[in-house]
Amino acid sequence: MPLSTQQIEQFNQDGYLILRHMAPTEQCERMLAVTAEHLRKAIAPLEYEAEVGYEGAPQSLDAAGGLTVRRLRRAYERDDCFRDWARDTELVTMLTQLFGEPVCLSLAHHNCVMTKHPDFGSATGWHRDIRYWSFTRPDLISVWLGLGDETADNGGLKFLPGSHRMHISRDRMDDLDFLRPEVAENQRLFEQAVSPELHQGDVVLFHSGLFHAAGRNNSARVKASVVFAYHGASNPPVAGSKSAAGGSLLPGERIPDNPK
Ligand SMILES: O=C(O)CCC(=O)C(=O)O
Repeated sequence: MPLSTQQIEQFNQDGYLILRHMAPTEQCERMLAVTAEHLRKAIAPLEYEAEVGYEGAPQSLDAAGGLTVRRLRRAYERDDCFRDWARDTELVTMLTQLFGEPVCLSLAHHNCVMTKHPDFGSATGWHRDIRYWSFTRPDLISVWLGLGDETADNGGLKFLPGSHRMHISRDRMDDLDFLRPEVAENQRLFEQAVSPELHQGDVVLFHSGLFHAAGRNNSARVKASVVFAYHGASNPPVAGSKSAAGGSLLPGERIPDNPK
């Protein structure tokens, strides 16, 4: 089913849209099984909590919990189950509606399974995904698929609705472009935060300019979410940037076997 006019308006207004039961159980279970196997075998490329260095993360790879994985990078290259999801016809149709043009999948950004572990999984401050991305226009869409339940208690996402349309002055952000929690104006904004619960197969589409954050995982189970980023065909990455180096694909396209 394509998006309704109301859903498109909601996305444009709030900067995010939740699509319930979009990925069937079997598909999610397959992605969970591959995720568990790749975690168990520590299949590279991985990002460790210790490398991110956020509050609550282990101090180093040698510290207790130092090998806690935050992301299985390059999900698209890992297994057909992730490729099939990234190119899902219904998903691509919806993204095409939101962009109003053909869509491309960025291999440079997200393209991962986010894993948030109990104990050593760290919280993420309020940020916009676009902060480190370089595209002609700052209009990308992140697609977040919950492979299990996501709540405020296990580190689920929180959003500031409409914040993709707000101008936020530099002095309200720290050196890493997180909203500074001690700034009164930011505190008033945080009062508007929403933390939608997700269940297995639910998807959130969110604009790359939308402020979002996530807490720690206080549950006993690892939370896993598959995340890809898309841009419109008329909005290529800036030449020479990391965004360009990582490459993009039309969702119908496959990575060549022997890329030059
Ligand atoms: O799961 C989290 O802590 C949030 C991750 C996130 O928002 C990001 O990596 O952009």
